[in-house]
Amino acid sequence: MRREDFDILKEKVYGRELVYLDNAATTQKPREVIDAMVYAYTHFNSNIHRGVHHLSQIATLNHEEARQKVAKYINAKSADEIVFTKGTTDSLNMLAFSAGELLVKEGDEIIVSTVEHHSNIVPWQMMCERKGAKLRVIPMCEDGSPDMEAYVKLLNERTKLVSVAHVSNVLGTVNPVEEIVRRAHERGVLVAIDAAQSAAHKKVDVQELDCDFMAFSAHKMYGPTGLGVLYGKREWLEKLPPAEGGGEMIEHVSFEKTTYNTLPYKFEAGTPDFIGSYVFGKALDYIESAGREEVEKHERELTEYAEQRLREVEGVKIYAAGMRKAGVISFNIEGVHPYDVGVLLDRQGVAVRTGHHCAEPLITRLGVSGTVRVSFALYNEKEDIDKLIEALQRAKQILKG
Ligand code: C6P
Repeated sequence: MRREDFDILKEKVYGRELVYLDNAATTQKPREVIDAMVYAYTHFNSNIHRGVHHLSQIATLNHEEARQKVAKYINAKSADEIVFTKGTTDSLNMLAFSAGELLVKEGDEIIVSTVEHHSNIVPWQMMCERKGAKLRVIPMCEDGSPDMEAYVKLLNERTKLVSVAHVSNVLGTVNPVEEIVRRAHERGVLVAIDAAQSAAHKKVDVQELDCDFMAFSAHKMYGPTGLGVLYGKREWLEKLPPAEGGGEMIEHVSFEKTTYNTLPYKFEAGTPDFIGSYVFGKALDYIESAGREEVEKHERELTEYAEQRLREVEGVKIYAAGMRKAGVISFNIEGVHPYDVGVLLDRQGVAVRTGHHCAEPLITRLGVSGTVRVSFALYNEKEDIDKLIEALQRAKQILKG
């Protein structure tokens, strides 16, 4: 699917054709997205919201048009609910700080799940430490799904917020976020969704999910690095205090008192990445033009095919095997360190990620030191998986003699 739009896929690695299966870490960028960055710097680079001059006005319009595109992409009610950040990590840190200031007091509780990325654990832990609150964890069932009975029991009058991944970056499993939100809302508890691994691969509709907050990164969505989004329902963004102070987020400043700007600018202190937002808008256009349902279907077929082919390799253990997944599979070869597998695959041109994938508690829960992870994007083909399996067989031969 549209492989020809990605020049980097023609690169050779150690003289071999590149097979790029590390899309959960970051996706490659199509030519029109790369061209958009050159276009922006060539034609309208100028700081936004400040200048009366022509270029500044164009830059401002483009930035705000990108915000509209993001709102449409996740079906937010309004573009005011879209805050541009530096990425998922930044979004979650901002949220943890602001929500902590507004909602959390000593003895309160925040819930996360076992499969979380460190970005959806550590900011909450830091906030809990500051506030004397407690982090509670939804246990994981053997199949990689959250233990929903245990989750419901964890919700209580001290719970202030639940923050969970839509899709696990290690297992690829799709968490039942609709039910997680519904159960939390029954108790008046807010829910944030870490959509870093779902936003480019699945339908994400914030109104349908009814989540209160959502975070994701542009670079995992065929867009630029250093840009992300924090979505929040208007009623909550209005109540939350800003996490950072500076230019642009203010209405009036005096040494006695500062008043804050309207949404979403209250949360965007300093010069935003207006080039990045424009380029991200082009990346979203690109995904839309590929067809979001088609992309999801294509990646589902790839995932099923990859699990089926991996099962043919003797000694391979797939984690959360057979579960509903969104383009990510973790596995190990019996008796072999995942790092060794990764290095030998790389030597054959196959790029995968190995290790704890910034989700150490989950890796500990799996009882391993790490996994080998393959992850797909819209440009991957079954042929990539065939090459992976071939390279894996060869790696096994080398390692096991
Ligand atoms: N996961 C991976 O290889 P940033 O780094 O801010 O763009 O995204 C952080 C993040 C948050 N949540 C989830 C579920 C993620 O997968 C990630 C990033 C990459 O799995 C890099 S560690």
